[in-house]
Amino acid sequence: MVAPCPTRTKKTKALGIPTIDLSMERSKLSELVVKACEEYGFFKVVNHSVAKEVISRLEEEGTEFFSKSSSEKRQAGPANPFGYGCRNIGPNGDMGELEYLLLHTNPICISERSKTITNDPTKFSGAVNDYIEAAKDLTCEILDLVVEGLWVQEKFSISKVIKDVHSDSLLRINHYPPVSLKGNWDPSNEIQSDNNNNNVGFGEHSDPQILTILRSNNVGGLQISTHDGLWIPVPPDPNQFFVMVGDALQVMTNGRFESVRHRVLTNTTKPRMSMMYFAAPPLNWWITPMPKMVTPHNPSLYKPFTWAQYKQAAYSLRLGDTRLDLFKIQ
Ligand code: GA4
Repeated sequence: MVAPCPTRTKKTKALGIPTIDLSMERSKLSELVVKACEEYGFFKVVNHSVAKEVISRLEEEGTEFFSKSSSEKRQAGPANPFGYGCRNIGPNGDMGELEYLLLHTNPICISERSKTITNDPTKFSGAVNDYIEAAKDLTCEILDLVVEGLWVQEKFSISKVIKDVHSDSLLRINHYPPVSLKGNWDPSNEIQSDNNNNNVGFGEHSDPQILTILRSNNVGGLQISTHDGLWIPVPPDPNQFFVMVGDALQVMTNGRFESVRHRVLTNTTKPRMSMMYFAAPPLNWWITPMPKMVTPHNPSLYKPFTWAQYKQAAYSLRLGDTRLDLFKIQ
């Protein structure tokens, strides 16, 4: 069923998720990246340079971790904010049909947390760090294309904040168990379902960060909301990555891009596993529209705020809230 998404103001021209071939000629490429960010806030990238082995090593670590007993997994948690989470999402009562590992990308944090996750922390942290580096490079490549395509020439500064040693970027590995197992999983809790008997794996929301790089196994469930408020399913593609515009990039482009609202509905007998790299600036970094995105005809839509202030607001609200409204200039 197609459900309206009431927060949208723009129009999406055509249905169909944009696919961007990163081996294409650069000026055309930057144009297509900007178009996809404007029309969907979401696209798939192919011909990226992330090695298959980097992806499969992290996938293996995830599979091994989630196959452990609940008590073993809980040794890595609870996920407030980092560690192992099961069904609870964030601090304000949101729930989903999933379990997950949420990690800060700082190598010291990874190394410490790995000791609580596995008996071979060196192998685990090696796989995680290599994946993070690859996802970070891909993010910077895309952000460079964004600034080229927007003609704002601030390439250096956006990539710099992601590469900053104090960047607040995160890595999340989500595991959605198969439907058949859910009954045994936690019988005391009610499972949320939509009208088509799909279970809400992860409820509707936008990501607060600048950009999200998502990769999943071959099991579907991810849906994105178009600007017209239609939910469209995203066919899984384990060898490629999906890119999502986050709230911070919406502000940096002064609303020219909108963060994509998305959700995961599950109804299969196979487990879905996804890995998300959330690219964020350091906590003390000011989130403001890039100077060239503000003109007398197009004044700033947002009050300036730091990433720490925005995170605090996000964690004080529910998952599906449109938290940017708090920072809008009326
Ligand atoms: C959504 C994007 C990322 O998964 C996340 C999530 C975070 C969490 O799970 O702890 C939040 C959610 C996310 C947005 C609002 C707050 C914070 C749960 C929640 C209710 C790790 C993030 O950065 O923001």
